[in-house]
Amino acid sequence: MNPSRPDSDFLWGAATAAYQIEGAAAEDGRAPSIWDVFCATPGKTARGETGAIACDHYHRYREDIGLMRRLNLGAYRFSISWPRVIPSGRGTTNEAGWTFYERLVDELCAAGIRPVVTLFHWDLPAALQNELGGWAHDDLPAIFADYAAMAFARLGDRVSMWLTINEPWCVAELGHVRGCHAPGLKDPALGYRVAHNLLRAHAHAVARYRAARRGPGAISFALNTSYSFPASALAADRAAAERAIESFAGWFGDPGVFGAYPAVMRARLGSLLPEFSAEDTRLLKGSMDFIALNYYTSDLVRHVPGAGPFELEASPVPDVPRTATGWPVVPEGLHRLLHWLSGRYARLPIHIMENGAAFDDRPDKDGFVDDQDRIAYLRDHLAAIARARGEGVDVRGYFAWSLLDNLEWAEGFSKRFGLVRCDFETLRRTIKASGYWYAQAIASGGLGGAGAVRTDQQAEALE
Ligand code: GBH
Repeated sequence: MNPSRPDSDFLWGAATAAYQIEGAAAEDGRAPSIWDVFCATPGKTARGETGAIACDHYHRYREDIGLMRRLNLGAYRFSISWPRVIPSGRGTTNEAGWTFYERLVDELCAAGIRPVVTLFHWDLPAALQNELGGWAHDDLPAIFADYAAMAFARLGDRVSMWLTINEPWCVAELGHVRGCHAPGLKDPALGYRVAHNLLRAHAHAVARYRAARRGPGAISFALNTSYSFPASALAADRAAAERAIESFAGWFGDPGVFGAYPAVMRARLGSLLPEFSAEDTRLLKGSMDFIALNYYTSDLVRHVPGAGPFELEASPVPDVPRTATGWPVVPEGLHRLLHWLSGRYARLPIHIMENGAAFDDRPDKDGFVDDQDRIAYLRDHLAAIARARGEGVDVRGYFAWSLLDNLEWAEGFSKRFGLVRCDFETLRRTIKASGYWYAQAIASGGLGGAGAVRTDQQAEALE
């Protein structure tokens, strides 16, 4: 295999999420999600911005598919807004909502772009939060599985790649422990309970998928994790860095592959960590057909006795560029992480389902953005993937985050991740330099080439 000339079925895509782009928040029978509620609460999002209109993708999806074609995308990852298709989360379905996604899928297929569907990208129907307390409630997995089964029935003949949950870590930690994401709760114990139910929800949905599947198809959930470099060569720091990865990536990856939490979590968290029933274990084990990795950045970890259950402290990787969100740019972390995941999870195939960066884009008078910083970010991360592939890691797809500038959750519209600029006043779309670069990279086989230098240097520096 030549890693810089991937086989023709390497999947080149871009990703989005419903609440970040759709708008039309109160149209055609859509009910509010916890993100509508959170954004409407004063002080929760930057400048009080909301997804009420966002990119207006709900009305402009045909234009957006046209952009995808110009970017040479082979695949497009989007999410279904659960409260658009089942307004109360359970019970009555909303035909107009399903029709929107059926049209979207049909038009993608007609354009030769493979749809990849996420079922839950954070926008829980508000009714499920109000009536049951959301993901903390043990009935949520069964309710989610019913919704998932409906999506498989409606779209499964045209969609053969599915993700159940996007980034359970963010939902548990940012939504229920730190409170900076919806539903805005701050309770350390709740994080483990919510994560547990998200994993159970994934497993129950996968069981329904496999029971109903007719043709070929693959399902997983999207795992976000950084790589943790040891802050020094000391054995204690190396062990702490390994604990950090096991309790971040492994918190979700281990149950999805082995049906059990990592031993280090069991040992250090005790009764804080819920137990899987025998049935949950059976359903979870082997429930990931592939590893779906969302990668943005990495950190340095040192051993600090007594610092939390895992006795470690993380700090940003020093002496590397930062993005507009302040995240250090660490392509070498992706290279290491691909090896770590591949090694721990029996060489399951890997798809990078999100990777990208916010930078302070400066449009010219025509709205064109010459984002050389974003091009460098993408180039260096693609080079890291090419290296890992050359060393035998089975990476099969890459999805840039994001197709277009969108609502960056609590950060509002100012943090721009798009390959395409969206002017939020006029909703006009303009392909950025990075979009043209990506289209060219896809057309020429994509991986490898000039960027490899940077990641090699970083590998040495972080040694
Ligand atoms: C993803 O979240 C989301 O799936 C997507 O919707 C979002 O727009 C996109 O990424 C960009 O944020 O928090 O300083 O310790 C990724 C969230 C990013 C959370 C990296 C952890 C680590 C840096 N993760 N972050 S920090």
